[in-house]
Amino acid sequence: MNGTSSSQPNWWKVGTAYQIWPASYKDSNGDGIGDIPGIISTLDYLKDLGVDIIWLSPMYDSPQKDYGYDISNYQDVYPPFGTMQDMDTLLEQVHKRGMKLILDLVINHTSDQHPWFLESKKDRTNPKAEWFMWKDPKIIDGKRCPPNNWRSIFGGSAWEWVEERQQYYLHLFVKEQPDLNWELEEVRRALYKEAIEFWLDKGVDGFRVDTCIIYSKDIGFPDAVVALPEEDFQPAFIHFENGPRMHEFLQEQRRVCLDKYGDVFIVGECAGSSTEQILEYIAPDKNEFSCVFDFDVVDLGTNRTVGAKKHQNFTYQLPDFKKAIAKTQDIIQKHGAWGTVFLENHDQARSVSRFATDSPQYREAAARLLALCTSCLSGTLFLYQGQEIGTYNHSQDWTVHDLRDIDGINAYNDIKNRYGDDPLWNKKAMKGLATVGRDNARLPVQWSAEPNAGFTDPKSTPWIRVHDDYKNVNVAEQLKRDGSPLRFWQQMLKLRKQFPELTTLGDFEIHNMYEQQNFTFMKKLKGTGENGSSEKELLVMCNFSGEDEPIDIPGRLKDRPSELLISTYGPNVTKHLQPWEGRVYLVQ
Ligand code: TEU
Ligand code: CA
Repeated sequence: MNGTSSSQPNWWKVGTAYQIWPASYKDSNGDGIGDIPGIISTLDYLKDLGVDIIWLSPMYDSPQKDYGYDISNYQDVYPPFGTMQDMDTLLEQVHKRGMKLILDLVINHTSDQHPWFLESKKDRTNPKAEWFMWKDPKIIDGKRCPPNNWRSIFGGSAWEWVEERQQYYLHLFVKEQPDLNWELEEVRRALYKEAIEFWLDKGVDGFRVDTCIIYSKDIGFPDAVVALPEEDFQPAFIHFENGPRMHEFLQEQRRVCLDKYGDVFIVGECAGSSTEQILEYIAPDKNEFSCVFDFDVVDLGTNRTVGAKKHQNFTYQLPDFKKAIAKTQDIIQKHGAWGTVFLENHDQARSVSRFATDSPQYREAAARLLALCTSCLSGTLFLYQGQEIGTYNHSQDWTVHDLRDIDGINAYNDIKNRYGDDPLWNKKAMKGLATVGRDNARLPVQWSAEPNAGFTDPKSTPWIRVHDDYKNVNVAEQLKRDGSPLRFWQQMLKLRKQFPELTTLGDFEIHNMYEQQNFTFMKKLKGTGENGSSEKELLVMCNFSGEDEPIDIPGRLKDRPSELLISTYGPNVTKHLQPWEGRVYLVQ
C-alpha cells in the first residue's frame, strides 16, 4: 500500500524509473519505427544505467493520431511495435533482470476507431449509445453550434459533430480521441476489466495513468470564461479537472479492481493541481494513486492552462524552479504522501535546453548538473529516454514539415491561419516549438554516430528526423568517456542508492530560495524537521548559471566535518562553483 512499511519502503519509492516512448526508442527490423524487440535488446544497457522500473508509453493497437494515446484495442499491440508475444517476452526479460514494468493507462478516452465508439456513434439507441459524452447542438441564430465554448487541449472546439446521431461528442484532445462517459458504471467496469486487469493478470507491475484527473467533468457543460477574446473556444480546465466525482470513481477503481493485486505502482499524471487537490488523491488515508507527476516544474513559464500558446512561453526565475521543487518535496515530508521527480517525458522539451543550457560549451556540464540535482531529491525519480546523454532540443531552423506531433502541428497552423505566411510569425511559431514542442522528446534516441544515430538500419528512413547533432551526442560515445553525462548519471544513480535515507527518503530544506543563480539545499534524515539536524545530512550546491558562483554554506553546517561525495567537474574542485557546477557534500 501507500505507506512506508516499518522495515523497508515500497519498491516503487526507492527504484529509479525510465520512460520509453516506443516509436522513437530502438528499431529492430529496419522499418524506421521503434519496436518492442528493440526495447528488449537494450535491457542490459538500462540495467547498467541503474534503471529499476520501465514505464512503457502506449504500445496498444491504435491509429496513432496521438501516437498511441488514442487506443483502439487495449488488449493488442500496434503491429509495427510488435506482438503480444513480444510483450510477454519483454515482461519476462524485465523481471528476469529484477526490474519492473509499468504500462500507460489511457482510459479517459479511446480512439474513434475503438469498437465501443464505432457502435456508440451509430445511433442513439444502441447498447453503447451513452458510453461517450454526446450532447445536442446549441442553435444560435438558426445555426448549429457546439454545446459550449470549450477549447480542446490541442486546439479548436472540444466537440465534433456526428451526422448519424445529429449530436456532438466531447473530445478534450483531438477529435479522434472521444472522451468516455465515466458517469456510467458499466463503462468504468469495462475499463477496469479491459484495460487494467488484463495487464495486471499478465504480471505487469503497475501503470502511469494518463490525464488521471479529468474523468469526472462538470456535466452541466457550462461555457468557460472567455480568456481568449479573439477566439471561438476557451480553455475550460476548471470544468474538467478534479471534477465532482473523481474520488468516487478512483476509490471504486481501488476497491473493485486494484486492491486484489496488492502493491501495484499507480502514478497519476496530475497537471495543474494544488497541493490540497493532489493530497485528495494520494494522502496516506486516500491512496487513490501511489503518487502523481506534479507539473509545476515542467509547466514553468508556459501559462498553459490559461490559454497561452507555445510561442508565448517565457523564461522563469530560478526561485520559481525551487518553489516548484519544494512543492513536490513538501508533499512527501509535510504531508506523508509520496511524489515523483522528473524533468522530462514524451510531452516535454529536453531539460538541458529547458532548465539549464544547451550551449556547446556548457551543455554537458548542465546535463550533469541536472542529474546531480534531481538524483538528490525525494520521490520516485523518472528519467526519459535520451535524457541520460544530455539530448537537447532540435534547432529553431527546423520547419513544420520536420514535425510529427499533432499538438505542435496544430499550434503552428493556428498561427499560420491567424497571421498568414508572415515569415516573422513563422519564425515565432518554430521558435516556440523548438523551445517547448513535444517533438523535441520524440526524435529517435541517439545510440551511436552511425547513420540514423544507430536507431534504425543505416539504409532505412526513420519515421521522424534524427537530431542534427547525433554524431556528437550518443550513447556509444558516452559509454566510453569518463565524465560524460551518461557515465555521470550512472554515478549519480549509484550515489542515490548509497544514501537512500537522505537522497530518496530524506527531508528537504532550501538554503537560499531567492538566490537567482545558486540553488543550495540540504537533505536530512526523515522527521528532522525545520531546525536542522545533528545527524549526517547532504549539502547539495547547484550553480544554475554560466558564471562562477560563491559557495554559500548554511551557518549551522559551517563547523561540521564534511566530505565531498561528487562534483560535476570531478574531484578537484575550486574555491567557487564553476559555471553549471553541482556538488554533493556529506556533512557529519
Ligand atoms: O497528456 C495530457 C496533457 O497534455 C496534460 O497536460 C493535460 O492538459 C492534463 O492532463 C489535463 O489535466 C497526456 C499524454 O501525456 C499526452 O501525450 C497525450 O497527448 C494526452 O494525454 C492525451 O492522451
Ligand atoms: Ca521497427
